[in-house]
Amino acid sequence: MQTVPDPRLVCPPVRVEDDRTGLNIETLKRAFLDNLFYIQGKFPDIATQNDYYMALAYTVRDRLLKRWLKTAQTYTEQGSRTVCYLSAEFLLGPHLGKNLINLGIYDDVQQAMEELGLDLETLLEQEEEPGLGNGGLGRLAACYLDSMATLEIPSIGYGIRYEYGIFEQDIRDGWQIERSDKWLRSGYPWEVPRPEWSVPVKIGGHTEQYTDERGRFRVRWVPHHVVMGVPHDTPLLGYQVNTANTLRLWRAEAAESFDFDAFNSGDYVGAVHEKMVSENISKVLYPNDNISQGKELRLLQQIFFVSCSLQDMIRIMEGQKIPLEKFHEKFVVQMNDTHPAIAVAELMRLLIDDHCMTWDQAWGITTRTFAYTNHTLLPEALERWPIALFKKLLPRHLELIYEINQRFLDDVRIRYPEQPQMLSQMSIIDESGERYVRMAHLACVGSMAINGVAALHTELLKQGVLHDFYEMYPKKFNNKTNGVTPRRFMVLSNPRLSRAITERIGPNWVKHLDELKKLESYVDDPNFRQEFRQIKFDIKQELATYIQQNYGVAINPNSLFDIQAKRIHEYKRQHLNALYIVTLYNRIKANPNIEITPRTFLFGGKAAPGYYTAKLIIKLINAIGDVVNRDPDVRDRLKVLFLKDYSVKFAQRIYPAADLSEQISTAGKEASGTGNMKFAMNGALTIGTLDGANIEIREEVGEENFFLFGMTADEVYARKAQGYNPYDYYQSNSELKLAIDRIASGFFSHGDRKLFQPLLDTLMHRDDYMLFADYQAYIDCQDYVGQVFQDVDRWTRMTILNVARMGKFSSDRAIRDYCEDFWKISPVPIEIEEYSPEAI
Ligand code: B1H
Repeated sequence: MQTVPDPRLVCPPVRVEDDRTGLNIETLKRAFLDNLFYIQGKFPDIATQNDYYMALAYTVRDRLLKRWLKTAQTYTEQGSRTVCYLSAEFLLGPHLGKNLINLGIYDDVQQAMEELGLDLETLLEQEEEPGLGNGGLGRLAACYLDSMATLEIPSIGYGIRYEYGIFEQDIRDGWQIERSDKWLRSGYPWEVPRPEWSVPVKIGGHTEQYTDERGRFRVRWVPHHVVMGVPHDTPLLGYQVNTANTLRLWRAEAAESFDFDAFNSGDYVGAVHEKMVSENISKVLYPNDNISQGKELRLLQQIFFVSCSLQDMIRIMEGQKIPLEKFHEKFVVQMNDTHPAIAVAELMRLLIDDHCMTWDQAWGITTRTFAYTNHTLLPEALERWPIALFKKLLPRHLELIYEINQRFLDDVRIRYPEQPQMLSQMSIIDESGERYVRMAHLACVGSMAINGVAALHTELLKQGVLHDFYEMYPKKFNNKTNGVTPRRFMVLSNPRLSRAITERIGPNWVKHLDELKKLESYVDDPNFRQEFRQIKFDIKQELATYIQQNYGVAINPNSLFDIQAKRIHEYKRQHLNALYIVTLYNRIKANPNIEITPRTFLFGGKAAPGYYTAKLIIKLINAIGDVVNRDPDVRDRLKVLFLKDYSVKFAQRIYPAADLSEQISTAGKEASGTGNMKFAMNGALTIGTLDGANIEIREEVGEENFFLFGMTADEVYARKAQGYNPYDYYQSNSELKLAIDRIASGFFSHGDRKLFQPLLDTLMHRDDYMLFADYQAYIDCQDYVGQVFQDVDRWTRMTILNVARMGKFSSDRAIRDYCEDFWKISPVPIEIEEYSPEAI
């Protein structure tokens, strides 16, 4: 008989476990070199910076996997109640730095790399971020996943694995140029494909009625074709916990069986063409923020990821042997705006057609499962789909929506017997002209909870777009003011400030942001104040160096860094900011010796490729910069720069360098804003309107620590109702007139008087976003900001108090609120036994 040899003799102390999970510097170095050799297939002499980045990324990923699998195993064993966050966008930003922070090994890895002659900062720069979102909505989803993991809340993020994310922005001759975002080109080490869990999604075709073997009336959907969804999973580790939740993104693949016919009949190219069409579904992110384009491919993307995700949830329940009747007990499904709202009909379809439930049973489950977050009041962003398109792509869903609507309208009729207009107003089908499916109405009817993203926004929803639904279902409505993760936007992006804070109040603030309050007792501490100022100055100087190197423009780190970084949109009013710059410039030209606070105006943000006015605003900012930055009269007191290709990665450099944060949307238009929070956490003061979360930020930091200007939302509506005439403002305000005339004269456009005319015409004759009505208030407020900035002590005090009072705006607070209010989910801690070599 053969005896089994002692493994320690066969494998001398290789300690595989240790190399894959160990966190000390020696192990990290060894693991790194091992990955460089075995995964990248390189030895140090020929390795590129990207090879080093990849080797380090795999080293970190190994350390995530143990936690990830243990998390999945724990959830499976316990059958934990789980949040499914459905979002068409996840704007994650780079993973490596965040994972180092959350694992608690940032400093050790920095040292390990140093000992190998490498610079961690350079390696972090290598990472190409997955830009799978447009702006605030997608970034919010990413912050929420971070908080859910950190709070040990079982959750799955579900979305689309776009092959091309948000376009790369270049600036040529002052204009935005788009280039496709090939974020996968050098490999993406953070995901694990799971082809074994692929699911089919039906598209098009028709439905048939039949009676099943038990005599029940049933509907069968005979699709035109089927697309496969292949899940790609990314582990998302929480901060200093073992919880690593899953982000599951679906990639579209042609169903193999489908092209056989064409292939067999010799039409090989035709067969491949169909494959291409199927795979188009996850090809590219629609680059619009706050606009719905109503394109067929977009509706396909929505049903694709929603159907895949719901089928996946059913698979998970089957795996855990939980009966489907308990779907709403096992899962709460949060819909990030209406982009996933087709889920209401899709879950009904799955439960009724595929799992034989009755209507009432299925509807009971559906309306206990979903919750809907609204992110915008802008009418152009509210999604509606033409009935004809719906019928062509989703014939079964349309039938179900008709049925949902009929039953819903019966309730409306009973509730408002004397008000027949309520039926057309509230109907899921818009029949006022061409017929449409109103996705927000579907979401409201199918959800147990409906929330806005800031207090004002939720109030405006209740009074405006969703008023009828509020009257009918007041208890469904609630507010959940947005939040952002302090791990990425403080600890990772501003390590020096974070260290200075931790030295004073200990490390707990990172998980309990309210503890920043303790900084208030340091507001008069000369040491802290000095350090706080020095940190800001050093970071500004670094940004100045970067700008000098990349844009060839010298900026003064002592000047006031006045930054507006966000998507370019008329309602966000980057052009109001531009009008102030022109006003300052005009004052200098009229009186070259005028005293002004030196300022550096920085802009960043992308315009939707089809949004002409937004692109013209970018051109205007660049045109102003070209003149102002070179004019000797200005004597370096003003600099204006448009920083290209704003991304999460770049945002992390920008927030810490700001003195002033521009949050100047027309009141009532910005649902919340989240950049406003990130700037303030990094010690910038806000100049802002009473819009979105600005209102709550001001409440928290104190009105004396916030630069407020402009009309309120109510004043905006009242002024519009009176009949607003922007031209009157132009004629009666001499500085405004001068600024507009200067632009119109071709002064900033080499004499071309036509270039900016479309923008100026809109302002003078329509001015939907009321720049002219707010102009004087903005100018006065900006002038006041300039004065306060001169008073260094006062400014420092204000900035420290801003940081100290930002506790409310942690995404941890927001997630706790969701959990307690209607998710009804509590933490599930993940236990990991510590590795000890003797145990093997
Ligand atoms: C927000 C969007 C949005 N609101 C449609 N709505 C899109 C709408 O591709 N589309 O069709 C894409 C995005 N994005 C933003 O959400 C709000 O404007 C911000 O104020 C808010 O802070 C953010 C997160 O709630």
